[in-house]
Amino acid sequence: MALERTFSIVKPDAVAKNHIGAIYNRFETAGLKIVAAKMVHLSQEKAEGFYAEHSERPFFGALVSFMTSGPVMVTVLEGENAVLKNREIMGATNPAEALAGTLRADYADSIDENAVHGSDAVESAAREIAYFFADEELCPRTR
Ligand code: IDP
Repeated sequence: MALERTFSIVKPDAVAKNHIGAIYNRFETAGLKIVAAKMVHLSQEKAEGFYAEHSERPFFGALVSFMTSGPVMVTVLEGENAVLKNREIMGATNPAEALAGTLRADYADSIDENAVHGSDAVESAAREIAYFFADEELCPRTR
C-alpha cells in the first residue's frame, strides 16, 4: 500500500446545496485525512487552466461557466492509495452510471454538474495540488 496525496474539489453545485460537511465526512470515514483545504471562487482563467486538457471538447465552455458560477472547496487528501480510494468514493463521472452510495450517485444531478472532482493519477494529483496550494499550506497528518 502506498501513502499518497490526491486533490479534491467540492464543486459549486454541492457547495450551494450545503453538502461540504457530508462530503468531507465520507472522506474521513474512509480513512482519508484532510491536509489542506480552502474555499475559493475560481476566475475564468484559473478554471480554464485547470481543465486545459478538455479545451477542445464541446462541453468546455459549459464546464468553465459552471466551475466559476460559485465558490468551491479545494482540498488535499492524504492516505493509503488516496487517488484510487477517492475515485471510488466519488463514483462515475456521469451520476446516472455511479454506483449506489458514491458521492455522485447521492449528490450530483447531471454529468455537467457532478458535485466533486478528484485526481485520476498520482502525477495529475501532484500537478493539481501545486496549481492551488503552496508547499507551506500542506500539513502532513501521517508520518
Ligand atoms: P472526472 O471529473 O470524472 O475525472 P473528466 O473526464 O476528467 O471526468 O471530465 C472532467 C469534467 O468535465 C467532468 O467531471 C464533468 O463535469 C465534465 N464532463 C466530462 N465529460 C462530459 C460530457 O460528456 N458532457 C458534459 N460534461 C462533461
